[in-house]
Parts: sequence; C-alpha cells; structure tokens
Amino acid sequence: MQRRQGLVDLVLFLSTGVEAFSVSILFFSITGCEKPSGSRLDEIKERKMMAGKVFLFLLCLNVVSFAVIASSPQTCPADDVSSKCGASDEWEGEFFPGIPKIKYEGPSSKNPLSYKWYNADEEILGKKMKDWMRFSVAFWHTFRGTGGDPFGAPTKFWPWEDGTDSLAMAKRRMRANFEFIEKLGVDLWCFHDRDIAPDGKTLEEANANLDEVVALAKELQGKKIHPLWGTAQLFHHPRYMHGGATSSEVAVYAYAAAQVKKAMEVTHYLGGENYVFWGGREGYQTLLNTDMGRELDHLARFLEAAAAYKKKIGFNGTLLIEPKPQEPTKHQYDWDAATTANFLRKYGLIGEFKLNIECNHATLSGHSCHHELETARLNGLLGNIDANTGDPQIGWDTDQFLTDIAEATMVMLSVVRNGGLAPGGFNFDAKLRRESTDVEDLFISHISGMDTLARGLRNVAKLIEDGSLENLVRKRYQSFDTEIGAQIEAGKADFEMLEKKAMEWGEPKVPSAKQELAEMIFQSAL
Ligand code: XUL
Ligand code: CO
Repeated sequence: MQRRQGLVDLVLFLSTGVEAFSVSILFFSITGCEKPSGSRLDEIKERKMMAGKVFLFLLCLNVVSFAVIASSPQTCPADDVSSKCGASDEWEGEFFPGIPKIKYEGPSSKNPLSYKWYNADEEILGKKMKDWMRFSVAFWHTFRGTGGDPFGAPTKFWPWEDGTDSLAMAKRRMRANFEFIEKLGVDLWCFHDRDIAPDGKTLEEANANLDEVVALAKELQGKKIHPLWGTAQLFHHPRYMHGGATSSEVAVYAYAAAQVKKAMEVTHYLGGENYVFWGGREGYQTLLNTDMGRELDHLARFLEAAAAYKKKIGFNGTLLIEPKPQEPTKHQYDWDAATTANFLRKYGLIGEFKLNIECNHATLSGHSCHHELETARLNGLLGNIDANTGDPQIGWDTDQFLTDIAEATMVMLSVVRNGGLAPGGFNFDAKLRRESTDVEDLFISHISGMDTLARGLRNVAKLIEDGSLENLVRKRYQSFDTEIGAQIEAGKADFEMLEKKAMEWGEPKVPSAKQELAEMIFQSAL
C-alpha cells in the first residue's frame, strides 16, 4: 500500500514537471520573437507537433495516475491525521518513525532506546528471561492515556490521534498498538472492551463496534502476539455508578453480565490467556444505604455465572480478580489479597479464580507489594501482576512505572518462588506522567520498567546462588526442626504435652531476628 502510493506520487511529480517543461517549449516556439523564414516555419511546426505529442502522452499519464489514486483506498499518514484522513482506516508510514526495534545492549549502554538488563532469550534460573517476565502492554494507558487529571486538560496529543472516538480512529490506534508491541519486542497486550472500540447507543451497537475492531486486532496480531488478558470496563459509564455486579438495579446487573459475556468471547477469540475482573465500582460509599451482605452475594453469583460461561464457550484462560481497596468507591469489596481469598473461599470459588496483584493497589491497602504477592502465592492464588508503583507522597493510584530496584527484587522473589506466573505475566498497568509528552517517552517508560524487573530477576538469582538469606531464615526456625517441632507442625501436640515441655525447658533463650543482617545480605545483591 505504502509503496504503491510512493510510486504514484513519483509518476505524478515527474509527469507534471515534464508537462510544465513541454508547455513552456510550446509557448516559446509559438511566441518566439524572431520572424521565421520558410524552413524555420517547418522546423517550428515540427517542434510544436513534438511538444504536443509529449504533452498529450504526459496528460494521459497524469489521468492514469489520478485514476489509480482514486481507485485505491484513501490513506492517512500515521504521523499527521489532519489532512488526508476521512473515514478511512488505511494508513501510510510508521506511527513511531525513527524508533528502531529495541535491542539488548547491556548495562554499559547509554542508549535510552535499548535494554540494559532485559535480554529476552538469556537463561536465568533455568528459564529464559522472557518466560519469567511475560511482559504485556496495557492498551488503556499506552493508547488511551491523555494526561488529563481531575485538575487539568489532556496534555498528550499523539500524532495519529484525530481527537475523535470513531471506529476509524479505533482501528488506526490498533495499528499503532501493534507497531509499538513489535518494536518493543513483546508478545502480549491487555485491553478493556471500551478502550479498544467505541461504545454504542445500544448494547448491540457497542458489540458490533467491538467485533469490527477485534477482527482487525486478530489480523494484526499474527501468530505470535495475543492478549495476556482482556476485561470489561464496568466503571466509566453512568449506568455503573452503583456498581455492575453489586448495583442495586437488576437491569444494571444484567447489562454488566452481557458486557462481561461479550468481553470474554472476544478475549477467547483473540487467544487471550486470562480474563480479569477489577471491581472498580463494586463497593460502597456508605453502609447507611447499602445492603452489604446482599451485594456480596450478588457479586458471587455474577462470578459463578462467569466461570460457567467460560466453560460453556471452551475458554481455558484463568479468571483473575484484581484487588484494590478504594478509588473510585470509598470501600471496594476486593480490598486486598486476603479479603479476596476469603471471599472466594466463602463462596466456593477458590478453584475457579486466581488473583491479579497490582503493586500500587497493594500500597493503597496499607501493604507492600511483596506482602500481597506472598499472601496470594501462599494461598495458591498468584496468577498475574499489574506491574506499577505508587508514589510515597501521593495517596492515590498514580500507576507509575516501577523503577525501584529493591522493590523489583522483592517482587521477583515471589515470582521465582511461585515458579513463574504463566499463563499470567506482567502487565504494565502504568502510565506516563502528565508532563511526559513525547512519543518516545512511551518506549522509554516501558524499557525502564522492563529493565527494572529484569534487574530484579538477576538479583534474585544472585541471592539464591549466595544462599545466605535462605540460610538465615532456615536457622531462624531451626528449633522447629526437632521432634517436638514436627509434632506441632503435624497438629499432634496438645496443650497438656506442651505445658509439660515448657516446664521441663524453663525460660526459653530467644535468639536475635537478625533483621539488619537480612537487609545487608539483600542489599548486597542489588
Ligand atoms: C484500575 C486498574 C485497572 C485494572 C483493569 O486501578 O488497575 O486498570 O487493571 O480494569
Ligand atoms: Co490494574
């Protein structure tokens, strides 16, 4: 498409130039100022004929070129949508010109558009880095993030955006998404239904819009790329102001179910490996007007129905719940990993769902990301990580790229102990700061986030190889590696027996916890 356009442009340019030239010859020969003699008159006639022929030939060439242009679909330059773009969904050129495919150059590289620590095919702890990490690009932040905040207007005006929410724009954006993913060198992406396609006046219209964009995404994905997960956006539209599955209105519950049904279908169609439920408005503002018990029962019924539908359509992806304590509601039901695990257990949903732990959500609930990951892991529920971080001074979900090496090392400790995340992975639920407005910032932020986690993995390998931290922990509990300790752990030590032992042993000698030593060992691996 692009080449054909270039050729037509060249022919047009050349023929128009030569046309102008021949017309000037014609003009000159007709209006020449010298008085012509007989043989000179014949010569002029001949020149006129020749010029006329050239002119006619070039005119034909022009007409053919115009016909080719008119018959080809209208194209739209990727880096400037203002001029040629109508309802066309075709494009020309690159969305990220000048950005090469990002390569590993090693820690000494000063090239911001290169990986310094993430070397996809390098083996660490018996697995390729790319298989430990399974990085994914979040469509909503990378392609729908505008930089707008509650106090200010959008700051990002990507060259391919035309300011509309049209289907043509959705398709162009999808093309930009896949160019981005390919240049970054990852295989996975995540989306909400309403980020990738415009909503409709009716559910039918919204579904039709989604189908159209999803068909293009399927074509652009090729064989290698597919969604890490998909999800339904049940928090933006006013109908969801009281929640989706926990709304007090039964018609909203039904609408939410229909939206999740469709989002699961398209995730399955695109080869998605997981499906996420983030209860953005599944919570309450005040208990004075809320029947919490009834809302939680409804949420469980909703999730049960989702698990049943997944089986019905033959979707083998993992269903994931993403805990978050609040924002937008004052209190969300999936507060943290422990609360969510308890909810799943109470309603008999443990085997059907795992958790998607987001680091910024962890800190909002008053925990560290490491705590949430370990809580999920120890319950057999660690399914996926939304890789981001908050700001220690700002009290909301800032969704920043994780660049703290110590934090990343702790995250990777959990991932390695979990044996990896597959079929889950790391989704960059992270956005550029409002003030970062260059197209290349999209790349720099992802590269930085990927390198930080890759560095975390390398540090975990060092810690495991060194073994001192593991030894320290083992030593700390060694008193339980005894006959009585084994009896306690097997649930065979009753209180009478323990009382006898306490009297026999007398006042226990309590050893140091060695916290500073543990921190020193940890730091030495960074
Ligand atoms: C919001 C959030 C969501 C979910 C998907 O805080 O994390 O983007 O990850 O709905
Ligand atoms: Co998230």
